[in-house]
Amino acid sequence: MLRFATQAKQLSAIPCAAAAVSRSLPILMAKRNMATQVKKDNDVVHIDLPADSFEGYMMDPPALSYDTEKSRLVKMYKDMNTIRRMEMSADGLYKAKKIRGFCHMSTGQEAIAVGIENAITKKDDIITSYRCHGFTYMRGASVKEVMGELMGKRCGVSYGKGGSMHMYGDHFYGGNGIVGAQVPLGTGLGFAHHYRGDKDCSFTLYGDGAANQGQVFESFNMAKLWNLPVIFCCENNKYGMGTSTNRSSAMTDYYKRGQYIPGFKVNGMNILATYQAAMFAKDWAASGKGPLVIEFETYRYAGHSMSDPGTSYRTREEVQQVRSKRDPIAHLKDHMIDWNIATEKEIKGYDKEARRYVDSQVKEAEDSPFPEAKMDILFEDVYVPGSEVPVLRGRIKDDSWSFSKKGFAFK
Ligand SMILES: Cc1ncc(C[n+]2csc(CCOP(=O)(O)OP(=O)(O)O)c2C)c(N)n1
Ligand SMILES: [Mg+2]
Repeated sequence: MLRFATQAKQLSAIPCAAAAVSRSLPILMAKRNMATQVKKDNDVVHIDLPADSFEGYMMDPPALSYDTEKSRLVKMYKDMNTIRRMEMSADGLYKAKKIRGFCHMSTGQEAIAVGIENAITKKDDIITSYRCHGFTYMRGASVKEVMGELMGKRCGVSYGKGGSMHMYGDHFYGGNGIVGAQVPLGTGLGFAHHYRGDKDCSFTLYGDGAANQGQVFESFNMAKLWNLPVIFCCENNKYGMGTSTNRSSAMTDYYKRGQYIPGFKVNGMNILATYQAAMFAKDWAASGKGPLVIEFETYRYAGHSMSDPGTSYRTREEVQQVRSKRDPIAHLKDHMIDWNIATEKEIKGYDKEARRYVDSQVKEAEDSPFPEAKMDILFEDVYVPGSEVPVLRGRIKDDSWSFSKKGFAFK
């Protein structure tokens, strides 16, 4: 956690990443006061979302109109672009065998991580599945820390010991490899806010595949019973691992799956809609209305993981169609040009800047060392420093580790 505080300072020279660290609270407060600011402020843009952006279940969905800062849209564009570039670099490094093991890309789904982060504060929690690189960046990690982690480097956000699926940060609880397992954990995070009586909440993300798990429904039950501030967010990217939603789910309206919990569906390919959805959800939780289920309808361009070409259970044409017609980055770009927020040339500049930033961060990560092959490094970060048990029991007595001795306890 200390790492994130220092990182905020180190990153202040890098516009996008510095913003990722320090973005939330002041911006959010500005938004809350916006009703008085809007009319006289040239830096504000009025958004009218298409009528089909939301669909409610047992509730009225968010308003289709709102105002926001033009600078926010520029920042959202830069962040989505940075995440896309980062994932593309990871793809190349994986193929070059510099990244090993599991690796799940979020290309196509960028508007969800960026939309949510812009609507919440750093005191709200996020927990998600293994498809977590974009969330890690948006919660405040640098590209170097994400890429370093993917390559198993000491500079990685989990010190090179977690890899693609296990990245964490301040109020960011991963990166979870077991499908659905993060949902009860996210509910527990909501319980903590409820118990402390604060106004913060937990955004708990899971996939369409995970949505059928028993533990998701157990979590729904507890969250409703105790009126917990948990925003259950189903990222419906149309496929699980080689299986389409129609083959895996008896009912694919994931926003209705909370049964007794209100919900709504949002166009997850439109950042203007995901942002409004997350703002609405944050207010919902803060005003004590309890849990909410949001289905983000989205699409993943890459295969399920790097070992899946992603074309045996869907057609290339389908992927191409979504890429060319519904891409979240291209969509925001078009709006920014239409609304005179940025010119085509300026946007090209942002793209170049993102590429340069990602390339230089990747290079730094590549040039960084692996963790030293030392036992005390292996056992580091099992516990928060200062809260270690005296002896961590091993499989056999000889494996037991003493944190105070920094060595095996019984050898
Ligand atoms: C409990 C469990 N079962 C199976 C797996 C293997 N597995 C990994 S991802 C996945 C598909 C999940 O799909 P979805 O929830 O839609 O998420 P997406 O990958 O589309 O983001 C499966 C079956 C696992 N990791 N954990
Ligand atoms: Mg899925």
